[in-house]
Amino acid sequence: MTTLPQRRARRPLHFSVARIAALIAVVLATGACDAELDSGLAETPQPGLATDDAATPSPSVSSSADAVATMDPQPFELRLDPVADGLDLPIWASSPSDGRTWVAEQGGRIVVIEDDTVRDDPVVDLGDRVLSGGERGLLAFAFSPEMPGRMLVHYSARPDGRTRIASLAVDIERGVADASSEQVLLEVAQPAANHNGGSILFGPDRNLWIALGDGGGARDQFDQAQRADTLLGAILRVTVDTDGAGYTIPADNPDPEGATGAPEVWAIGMRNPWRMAFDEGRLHIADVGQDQREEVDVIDVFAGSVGSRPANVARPNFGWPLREGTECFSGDCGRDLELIDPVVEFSHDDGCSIIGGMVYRGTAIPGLQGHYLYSDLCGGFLRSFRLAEDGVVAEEADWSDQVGPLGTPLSFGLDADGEVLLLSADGRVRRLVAAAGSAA
Ligand SMILES: [Ca+2]
Repeated sequence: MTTLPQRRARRPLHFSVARIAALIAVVLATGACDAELDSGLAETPQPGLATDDAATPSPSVSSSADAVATMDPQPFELRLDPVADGLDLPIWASSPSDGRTWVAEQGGRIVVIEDDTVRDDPVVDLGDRVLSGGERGLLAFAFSPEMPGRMLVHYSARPDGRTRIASLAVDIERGVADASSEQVLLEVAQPAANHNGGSILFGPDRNLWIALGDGGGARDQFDQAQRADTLLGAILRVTVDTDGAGYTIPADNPDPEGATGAPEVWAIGMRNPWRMAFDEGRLHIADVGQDQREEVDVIDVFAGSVGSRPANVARPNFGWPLREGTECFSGDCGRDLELIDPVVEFSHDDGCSIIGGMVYRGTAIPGLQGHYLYSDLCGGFLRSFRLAEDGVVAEEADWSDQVGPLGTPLSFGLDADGEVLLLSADGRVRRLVAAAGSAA
């Protein structure tokens, strides 16, 4: 994938001191802020690294004045409508196509929202086996049409917080899963509490894609992200057995025989890919940065299309810790490697941990078609960009003035109609809609 033009986030966020204090309080309470956790590990800035990103913009990043000039006028207005509240750290939402929205809470419950009301009985409660707190917990769930009687879950397991990918028997119609039916597909030891990644997704290739962080601490201290022989700091791709009991390696994985690394590893160079999303064959990965940059990486996963992995590179490499965003971070910055730089990045002037969303493909807001939505745990903004066919950023927008501050967003999700949901640490689930009377 060629390096695409980078643009700085264009609209500075206006925080009051009180708001920052409130945000920090929430972040500390949830322990979810990557920056907080990293700084708690006796982190010291690396000599030679700029500490004030704004004062030393990367040459590859366009000036903010330029970026403002590229911003399109917004012909319609967005709003966030309440769907549900009172949830306990809602962290993922999607629908098994039953007309209802299922929402995971970090502590281990999955609940059903029907007609914008949370049903009393949860789908399942995995609290007896989920180790929750900080960046650990029940992180995501996924469904596959080929596996109608099972659902997959991704969580931090008791007692040591190891990553576990497991399947559960599920009755989608009744909205009930059986915790006792669990079959473990994959376990990965986690050397620290943070950077567990999070996403599990079934791709358009019907394989399961798993995002795992670099094992945590800070600065890839466990030396995981540039290695292909471990499952950390990587995007994995496997074919789940239709009975949900195990998996096999797709024959077109980069190294299906495991000659040069783990056969599950499809890409390396990830730091903490908390959320990823497919838009047809285009995989979007929001990778949480260290002290300076937050980024969205995009790659077409099918050979021959824009941004597909270079033919001479075994596995796509997204750069961490050689680079943080497009900036040099360690070593020789990957000078001789074919690294894939982000399509969009922003500095810690605007946030601390990117919350990746998805490309809007709903029907209620036609003007938003094709826009990838994202936010930030501390920044609380709502931004989007749209890529042209050739993978270049064609449009960017900041919707924060319209929707208001998001609070502390934990994740985006999708409802049964494919409309975008926003899940926040205050327990609310809200739906993105076009404001009445606007020409969406
Ligand atoms: Ca990167």
